[in-house]
Amino acid sequence: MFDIQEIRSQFSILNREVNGKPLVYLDNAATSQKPNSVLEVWNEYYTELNANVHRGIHTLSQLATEEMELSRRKIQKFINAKNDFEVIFTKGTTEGLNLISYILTSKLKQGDEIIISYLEHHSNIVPWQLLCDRTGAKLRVIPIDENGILQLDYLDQFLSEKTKVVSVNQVSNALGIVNPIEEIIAKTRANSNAYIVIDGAQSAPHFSIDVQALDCDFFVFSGHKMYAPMGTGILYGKQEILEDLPPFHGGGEMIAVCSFDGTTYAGLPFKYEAGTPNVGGNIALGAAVDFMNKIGHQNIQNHENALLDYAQKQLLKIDGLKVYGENANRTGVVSFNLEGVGISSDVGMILDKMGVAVRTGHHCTQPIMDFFNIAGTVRASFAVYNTFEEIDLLAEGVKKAQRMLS
Ligand code: 7TS
Repeated sequence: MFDIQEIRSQFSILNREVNGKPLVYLDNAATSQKPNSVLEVWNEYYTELNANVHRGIHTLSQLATEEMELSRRKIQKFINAKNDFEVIFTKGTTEGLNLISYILTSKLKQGDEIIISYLEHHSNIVPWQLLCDRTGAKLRVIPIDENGILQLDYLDQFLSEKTKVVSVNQVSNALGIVNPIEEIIAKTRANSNAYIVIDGAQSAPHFSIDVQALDCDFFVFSGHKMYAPMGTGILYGKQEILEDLPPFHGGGEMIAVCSFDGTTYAGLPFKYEAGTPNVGGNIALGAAVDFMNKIGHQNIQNHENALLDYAQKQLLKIDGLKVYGENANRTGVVSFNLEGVGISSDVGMILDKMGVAVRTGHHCTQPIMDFFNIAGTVRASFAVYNTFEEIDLLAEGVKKAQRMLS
């Protein structure tokens, strides 16, 4: 049974008012709210368990280590990784993508190519540009059509023995478009020896993920977009690839032996987890996975898709409203502008006065905005706790903004 009121009751913040109106939180693609169960686990860690991990003989250190490793195994199951040591704790998707692009440096040379897409977040663009600067490799970008859909015939043209990396997101944060990553992975495997990187920042909160079925080499996501605290994230990498590549950060806990004559590295996952991790956050990420599992992936997806359909229908009733990616396969995001209203942030400010939180602007995806020749959009993004009544309030607010601004 999917009981939306029961789910909402687990999020204390949803009871608060903003500007004298009940909060309508529709900025979930930026970060989701956190259920009480996750906050309690986080709080419990600091009140009952706080100690550094993997380095203490004392009881608290051992208990904290056990809890964090239990969380790692929950996440392993969540993405169906073959081994728990293929699951690396990071502080988010940005760190994961920077880590991967850094450790691949020695594998690329002048003339090699990296393929990304027009739909990428800046954090799946800039790290690859930096890698190109370091190695002389070249970036190739899969274009989109006017619906925001990737033009995969370009991928066919781009793929060759020069392709060393293909890195794309599963879901676009700016438009909510679900990309055909299965097809992208199959084409890449068939036509190159490239490393395949999937940015799952906007898919892990909404879909069931199976990294073995996908057969990607890396899969990265952020905990804070899927009901866990900020400063948490996951890098999944295939065992043989992570074993072959060099470390990212050097420091404590990532060595086997350290001496001035030379240092050898610890095995996985510790080789990639130098320094004190975000222990409380990492344990709370396991609680966020429990929260999602309890509701069930199919229930989450069905509810969010119903919200998306309803939102698109209600918003498109408004004269002069354009939804970007209207005809594409999407999840959980409506990105739009009002004709004659130049600045999306004006709409966002009026919505905020009505308690409705959305994001406006370029959403860290300037190439998409350039493609549509706009400065930004208004973006409403949904989570499992959102309701149809909240979408009515959004539509009402947009109509009010249109009256005020035109
Ligand atoms: N990749 C995608 C697809 C994203 O949506 C984001 C964040 C990132 C990478 C970076 O994640 P971080 O957790 O390291 O910041 N996207 C957004 C957004 O849409 N609004 O705020 C952050």
